[in-house]
Amino acid sequence: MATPLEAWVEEAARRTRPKEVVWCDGSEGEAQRMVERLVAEGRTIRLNENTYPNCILHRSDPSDVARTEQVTFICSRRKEDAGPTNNWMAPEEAKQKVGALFQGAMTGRTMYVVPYLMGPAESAMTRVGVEVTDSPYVVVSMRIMARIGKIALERIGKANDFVPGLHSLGDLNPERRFVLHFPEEKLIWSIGSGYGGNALLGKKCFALRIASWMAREEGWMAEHMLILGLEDPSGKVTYMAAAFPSACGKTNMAMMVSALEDSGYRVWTVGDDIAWMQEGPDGQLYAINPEAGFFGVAPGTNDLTNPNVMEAVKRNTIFTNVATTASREPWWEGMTPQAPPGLLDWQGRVSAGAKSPAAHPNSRYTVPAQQAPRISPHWEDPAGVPISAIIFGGRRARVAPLVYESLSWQHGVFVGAGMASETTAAITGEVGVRRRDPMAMLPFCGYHMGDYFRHWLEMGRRIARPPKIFHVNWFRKGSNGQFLWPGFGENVRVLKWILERVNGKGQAEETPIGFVPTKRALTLDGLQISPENMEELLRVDAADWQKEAGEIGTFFKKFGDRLPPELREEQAHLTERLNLVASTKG
Ligand code: GTP
Ligand code: SPV
Ligand code: MN
Repeated sequence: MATPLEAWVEEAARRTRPKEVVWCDGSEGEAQRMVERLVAEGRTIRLNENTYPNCILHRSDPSDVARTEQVTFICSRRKEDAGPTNNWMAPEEAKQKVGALFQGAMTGRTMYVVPYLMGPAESAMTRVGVEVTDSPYVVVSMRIMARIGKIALERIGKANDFVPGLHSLGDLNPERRFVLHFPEEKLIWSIGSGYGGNALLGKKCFALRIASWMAREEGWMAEHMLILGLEDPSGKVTYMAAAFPSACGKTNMAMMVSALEDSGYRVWTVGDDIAWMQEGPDGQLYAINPEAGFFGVAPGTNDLTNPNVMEAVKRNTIFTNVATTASREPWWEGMTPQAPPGLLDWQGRVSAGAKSPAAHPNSRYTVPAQQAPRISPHWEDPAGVPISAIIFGGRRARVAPLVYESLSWQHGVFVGAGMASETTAAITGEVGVRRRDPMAMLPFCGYHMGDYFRHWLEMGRRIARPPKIFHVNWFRKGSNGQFLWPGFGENVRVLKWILERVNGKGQAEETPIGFVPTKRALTLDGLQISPENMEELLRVDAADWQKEAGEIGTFFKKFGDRLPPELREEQAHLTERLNLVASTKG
């Protein structure tokens, strides 16, 4: 008798007709054989063995360099369950239309079966997935990003409890590219892309879209959040989770080298992209990082902005779409002030110099989490870590101050629901366009966003000791178009204030949008920043916020009667508070 897993793999093979089926065990030997195949295929090279041992560079198809939201679908039975922020396709239609593309898609190729864990081996919160794929790049990437092979097979046992994911490169034609989620069946189908979140199905497809659906059913949370521990001078570590949209600073914050190390404030890395959270026995919210590696944005990373990342990626790392130097070392914009001579660009061509970036703006490194120099000793703790603060944030050239604290959980949910950010190269499409991205989950919430807000409110009522909720913005610009805040390691100054607020200290002024640090509340010793810039960073402009509140109200209309009334109320309260300020000033 075939097990449910064997039966599903057979069905996938019947559909895609590979020349062979290989079950992956996750071993080092297997990984090396995969790399040999990749090198033979011609899009992958080994990097300098002396300076970057066991590192490779993969050049993806030039049409396949970022997540593609326009071809990502939630295939729930009822359209209204996908909600207004998701693309929807009826399950039968999806199976027919995209099933036809999968027909014989692996002809002449090998089908790899990759069983994987999302979460530490010993955690009760951990879930199992199985991805079948015809891409050896996906296999070697999954081996870093998740715990694959035997360890996952053992957990599946004979039970039918795994999330199946069928992936094929297909013909890589963007016209025939689809990323489909069947949330009722807990099934993923992805074809036509080999890139990141489109192809590593444990990440966005399972750990966010499918998991968010499960989490609502089961009373937990699956969020697009980093997890870090902030150690204070007494040695106590306080954990925080932060949701920023794609390419808005999660990995950098999670791996930050604190500018306040000398005074005893250190940052410990737990996770850089996804948090699964549930209430613990003590009434606090506990988070695990379901992943085992980091898929980080390369450009902008250097020895000054993030020495931890630079150190981590010196070995056992997969680079994707970066440039290479004459000595076969990776390079990207921002790594060094000047591009080195003899550079090859991300497509392997002689670099065009300043005319176009040598590394793709969404070029990335894939690195095992345990290579992070400041990986937390608790990063694989089966119980997770207790979260004291949730931080929302995004790229806002204007309006949003450096940091503010919400007035309550309910108000914090409103702050998250009304979040906006300027788009980045992580998504195919225009860069720098402001869009509303609630809780940084716009592309990742697997169900109706109105119901998602309701779930957040519900969690706040349920959790006995809920975290405080904050909002940050590292990206406010001055009239000269430059960032006002130095960012990166200096962001710890903001985390320190957040920690103080969590502990009932920290000076703050109540404004219509929430608590903003007073002028003296932030520790700025050793930082060169003008008082005018600090003033602008913390400024809450009533007129700007009136406009913002109006836009949030318009955005909320999308959700119709599925918008929880509490959020409508919060929006009205914000407007009232702003009016009050205007009338007392006027
Ligand atoms: P995803 O992996 O797409 O989810 O991105 P992420 O949120 O982890 O973003 P990441 O930390 O990789 O940063 C993305 C880009 O923003 C990189 O180019 C960074 O150099 C830049 N960046 C990160 N933090 C800061 C900051 O504090 N200030 C400024 N100015 N740039 C930052
Ligand atoms: C994101 O876009 O939020 C990422 C990169 O983390 S990807 O895995 O490609 O989705
Ligand atoms: Mn991400």
